[in-house]
Amino acid sequence: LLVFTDLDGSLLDHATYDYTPAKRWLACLAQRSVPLIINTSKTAAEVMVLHQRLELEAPFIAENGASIHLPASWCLDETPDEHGWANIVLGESYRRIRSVLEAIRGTERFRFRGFGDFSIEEVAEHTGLEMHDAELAHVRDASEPLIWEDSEESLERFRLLLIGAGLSLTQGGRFYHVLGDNSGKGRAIAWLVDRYHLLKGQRPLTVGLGDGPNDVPMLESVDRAVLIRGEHDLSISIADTVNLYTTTQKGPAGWSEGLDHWLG
Ligand code: 2M8
Ligand code: MG
Ligand code: MG
Repeated sequence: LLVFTDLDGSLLDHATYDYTPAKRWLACLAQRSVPLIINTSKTAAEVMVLHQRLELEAPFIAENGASIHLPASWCLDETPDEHGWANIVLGESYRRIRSVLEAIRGTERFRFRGFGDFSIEEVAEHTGLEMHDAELAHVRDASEPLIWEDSEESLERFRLLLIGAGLSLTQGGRFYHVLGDNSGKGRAIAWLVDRYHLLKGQRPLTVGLGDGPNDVPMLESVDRAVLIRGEHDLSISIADTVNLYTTTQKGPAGWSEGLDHWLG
C-alpha cells in the first residue's frame, strides 16, 4: 500500500496550514509502516521541513510532479547526496520556464505576476505563509506559481502559447502553475509505482488524496481516490472510471474522513 497526498487544502488546512485533525491517521499509517508520499506543488525546500517534522521515511514529489526525491532505501542506480536524497527531475528547469514567461509577456502584454516577480514579503502576503516559509516557497526548481490578472480569453491564449513552448498550465488552490508538459502529479506517481514494483516485485495498492485541479491527474492514477472538498468544484472534471470518494469536510478533517472511508 502507498498513500499519495497533496498538502495545501488536503493534509494541511488551506488557510492556516494546520494538520491537527490528520494526526490520528498519520500515527496509524506510521504504525502500519505505510509509506505516506507527499505530492504537492510546494518546493522541495518546503516539503523537506514538513517531512522531517512528520518523521516520514518515504520519497516525496515536489512542484506538481516536476521532481521526485528518493531516500536511499528507494534508490537503484541513483546515488544519494550527503543528506541522503537522490533527486529525479521530470520537468523543465525554472530558468527555462521564467524565460518563456518573459518572452510571452514581452510579445503579448498579458497581465500576470509570478513568484519570480514577487519579493519574499509579497509571497508571504499572497500565501499567508510565515516569512521563513515564504522564503522556502520562493526557491523554485521546476515550476512557477502565478496570479492571472488578465481576462479568461487571454488565459486560454496563454495556455496554448505555453503548450507551443513545451510547457503546461495547471491550477492549485490559490495560483496557476506553469511547469514542463512531461510532468504533473500523475506521471510522478506512475514513476514511483514502477520503482516500487522493481524493488518489491509486486505492484502496490495506491490511495491518493487531493483538493485542487492540479490533483486531478493524481486522483485519476490511483486505485482509490479521495477528493477533498475545497476551493474548487472538481467532481465533473474527474473521469468516471475513478474509484472516487468525495469528502464532506475540508482540509485535514476531510483527509482523515477519506482514509476512514478507504482504509478504516
Ligand atoms: C503554492 O501552491 C498552492 C498549492 O495548491 C496553490 O496554488 O494554492 C505553491 O507555490 C507553494 O510553494 C506555496 O507553499 C503555496 C502556499 O499557498 O502556494
Ligand atoms: Mg491543494
Ligand atoms: Mg498542492
